Amino acid sequence: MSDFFKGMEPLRHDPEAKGVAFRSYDPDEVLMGKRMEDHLRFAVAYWHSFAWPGGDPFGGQTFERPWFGDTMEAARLKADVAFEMFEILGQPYFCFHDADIRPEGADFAESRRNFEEIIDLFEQKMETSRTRLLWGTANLFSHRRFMAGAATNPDPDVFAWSAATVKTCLEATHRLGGENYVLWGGREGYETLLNTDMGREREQAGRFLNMVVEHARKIGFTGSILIEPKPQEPTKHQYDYDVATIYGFLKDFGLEDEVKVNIEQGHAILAGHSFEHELALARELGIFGSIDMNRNDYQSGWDTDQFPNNVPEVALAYYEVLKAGGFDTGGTNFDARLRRQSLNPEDLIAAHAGAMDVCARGFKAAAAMLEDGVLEEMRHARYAGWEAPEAKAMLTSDLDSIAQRVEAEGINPVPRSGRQEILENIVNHYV
Ligand code: XLS
Ligand code: NI
Ligand code: NI
Repeated sequence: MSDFFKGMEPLRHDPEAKGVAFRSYDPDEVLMGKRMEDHLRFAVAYWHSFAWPGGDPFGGQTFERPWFGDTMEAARLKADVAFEMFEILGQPYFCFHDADIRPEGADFAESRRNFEEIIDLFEQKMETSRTRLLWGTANLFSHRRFMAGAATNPDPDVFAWSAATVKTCLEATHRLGGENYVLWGGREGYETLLNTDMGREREQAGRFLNMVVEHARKIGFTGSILIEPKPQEPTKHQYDYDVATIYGFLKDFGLEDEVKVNIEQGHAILAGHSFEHELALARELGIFGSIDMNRNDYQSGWDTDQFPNNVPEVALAYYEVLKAGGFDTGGTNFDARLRRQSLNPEDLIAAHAGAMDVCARGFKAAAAMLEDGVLEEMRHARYAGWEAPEAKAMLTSDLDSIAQRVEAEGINPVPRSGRQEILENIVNHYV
């Protein structure tokens, strides 16, 4: 036992509580026939909670954690504290990158041994903890070797290093019973066309992803393989810009039935979309997987990874998730960090507790909206004209016959209200 969270008891549901507590999140409350915990499937992100030093573009470390440092001893202490936090929060899942959990070694083999030693430790801890692994992933973006990309690097040695790293991380994820494996291509993009062969880089990325899928099948990993879209930052032009771009990429490389997406709210915003748009599109394309429920600051314009604290936004997101049938292997990962002034251990607990509560409130509103069916009825009514046989027939017809019908029947469209204000009023009634 470390003494990092000393005196903090596991959080419980208490509707009257103030501050650090679950007022709305009650894991056992049943909504739409399922426990809230099983709907929301919360996960803690190891990197932001335990590895992030508190830097911003203008200054470095603000946090002083007893486990900061490049030794295995520090890595083990970090793991102890992480599982102590999981105990306090009671969230069912966590997620990690290789680089979050182990010190970098002198060469690949040493890094892998360090990593696997911590995976052994996780495995031991997971025997007694109720926390499971939502997803594992490889950090192919922080170290300088990845500055020109991982799978899309002009240097084949970086491609090789990346392939070996993903193999190691995928196998570790499988060993821990992870339900998904995520690939976020932080450096898979380019800064300038003056030095970039875009066609070649796309081919490399396509082959790389195919190898990941092949290896997952080979080792018997039955979880989902997910790509996480993001439009820019770190690289200026990212090959995995948004859901639509990824779908095109998957189609191109024959992977649309093998790979899904992990959609992050903040990334959707950076791409100029709403979170709901990205979720709904992924659902319609059949590639919806999981979510990172963290948004950006609406003024500062970069990936600030804030914990969710806006119930109406969250409600609209879960509405789309529920319309997709809810999560299958996916879940709600908080890829979110504290503000750099939030130094206290208690801040870490408060941030997660508050976020879980906001999600619970949003989720309840979403479930009620869907169960009452008002929004769906109104949407349905808007498209009701398409139920008519002549309307349906048009979609298998041709321009000649449609044009003839327009004149023969004197078709003359009458504009109708989109009723947006009424719909927004209805949503506000629920949230
Ligand atoms: C960065 C991404 C990253 C992924 C995992 O912006 O959100 O944290 O979720 O590599
Ligand atoms: Ni992000
Ligand atoms: Ni993310």
